[in-house]
Amino acid sequence: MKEPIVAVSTPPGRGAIGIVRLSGQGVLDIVKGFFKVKGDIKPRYAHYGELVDERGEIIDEGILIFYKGPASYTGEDMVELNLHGNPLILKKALELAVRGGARLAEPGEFTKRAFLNGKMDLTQAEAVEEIISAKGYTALRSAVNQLRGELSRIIRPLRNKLVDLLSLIEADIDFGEEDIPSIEHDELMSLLIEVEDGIRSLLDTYERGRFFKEGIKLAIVGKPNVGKSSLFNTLTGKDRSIVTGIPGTTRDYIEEDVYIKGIPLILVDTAGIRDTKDPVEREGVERSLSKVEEADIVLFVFDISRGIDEYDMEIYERIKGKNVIIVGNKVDLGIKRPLENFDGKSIIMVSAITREGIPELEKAIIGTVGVVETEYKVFISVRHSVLLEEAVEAIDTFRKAIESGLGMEIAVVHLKEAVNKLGEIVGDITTEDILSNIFSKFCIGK
Ligand SMILES: Nc1nc2c(ncn2[C@@H]2O[C@H](COP(=O)(O)OP(=O)(O)OP(=O)(O)O)[C@@H](O)[C@H]2O)c(=O)[nH]1
Ligand SMILES: [Mg+2]
Repeated sequence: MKEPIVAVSTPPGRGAIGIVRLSGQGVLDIVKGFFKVKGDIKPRYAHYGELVDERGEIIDEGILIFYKGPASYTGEDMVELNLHGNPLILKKALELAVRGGARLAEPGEFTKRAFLNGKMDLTQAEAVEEIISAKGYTALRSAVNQLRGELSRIIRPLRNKLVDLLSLIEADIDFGEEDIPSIEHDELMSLLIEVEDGIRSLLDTYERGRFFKEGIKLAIVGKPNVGKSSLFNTLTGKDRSIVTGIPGTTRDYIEEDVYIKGIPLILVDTAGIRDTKDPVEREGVERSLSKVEEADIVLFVFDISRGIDEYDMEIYERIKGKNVIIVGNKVDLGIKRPLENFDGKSIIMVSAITREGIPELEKAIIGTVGVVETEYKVFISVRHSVLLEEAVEAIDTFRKAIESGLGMEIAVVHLKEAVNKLGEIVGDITTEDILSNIFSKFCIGK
């Protein structure tokens, strides 16, 4: 067991309860030095006790739970103290634990130990942080599935296929001269393609997962005075953006998080786009255009009560390469025809004031994001995506090397590389660098 560590696991500030957590060699003895419990301490039982400072003064009352390793989160002996959530109390408990021989834990160190002690693999350890930071239920579900080993269950069989292949090939290289090759060329190729396909469909979950994890960027764009800020306020349910009848009201963009049917979105209100001599407004227009670039979806807004003019069309032409939803606002004031045929896309008619058409607009937004139907129940992270890309590339290079008649002895290094990349995802292969990169992003006390 490793040196004892200690951390406050609950968020900073005041709360009903604050939890101090310890893990490692001799943590129960350390805690007994400052938390007084009557009778023997039994693992996994809640024991009432008193937090006593170095002068013997009672600072708080609370509950102690002892987890005997390896049947604990980290796999080591652990103690959790449930105290009152006052920062003064928690700081005192930390001090007393350190005085007793524990060291302050680094971010994610409890989970890192759980990984190093074989309680979970690396994808599961990463899932712990994803569970804590998930912004919506879809991302949360994916993280929980990952914690339960879903990602490893997909990656391990792919890796095992390559490992089996590798040992066949290495046996061939060592003893093969006089023997018939133990694997046929066609068989080899189809197996490689099968693994590549498996990796590719997993890679497909990345983009969609990014949507759910980070939030989809939705920029509201259009001419001045068409009601972009009004629509922004209606969709966010907040009176955040300034609305006036004067064209050119919004000068800088404003962002706000909003959930539509449980999906996290980042809504961006932008300055109305037009030619202007005002330097401040011109800067705003520039920013609007750069927000269009960043956006996953663009809500193109025009004033349907006034119809469409050449300026609307100029803006539309600039953005139509993006994922665009066309919104005719101010429908409460009537509709001025003829309406332009926006490349056959339908116009969603809304009123930011009366809320008419807003449910339809929300439906269209969700429809554009796509229904969450993937073959897999997990979304991979950027780290997984990079490693999977590298694995596919290595398999590809291996395949081409063989087909070009390069000797197996030389080609096989690429196959080994693919095996290693997949191993890095689940944590069969790690370095201190990889681990500190992952765990440094964790909360302290997790
Ligand atoms: N009747 C009606 N008026 C609206 C609607 N939406 C906005 N307006 C009015 O239109 C005017 C302009 O609204 P804003 O939301 O400030 O327009 P904007 O597109 O953000 O304008 P800029 O920031 O100047 O680009 C205001 O007087 C709003 O009250 C609507 O759906 N119906
Ligand atoms: Mg505005």
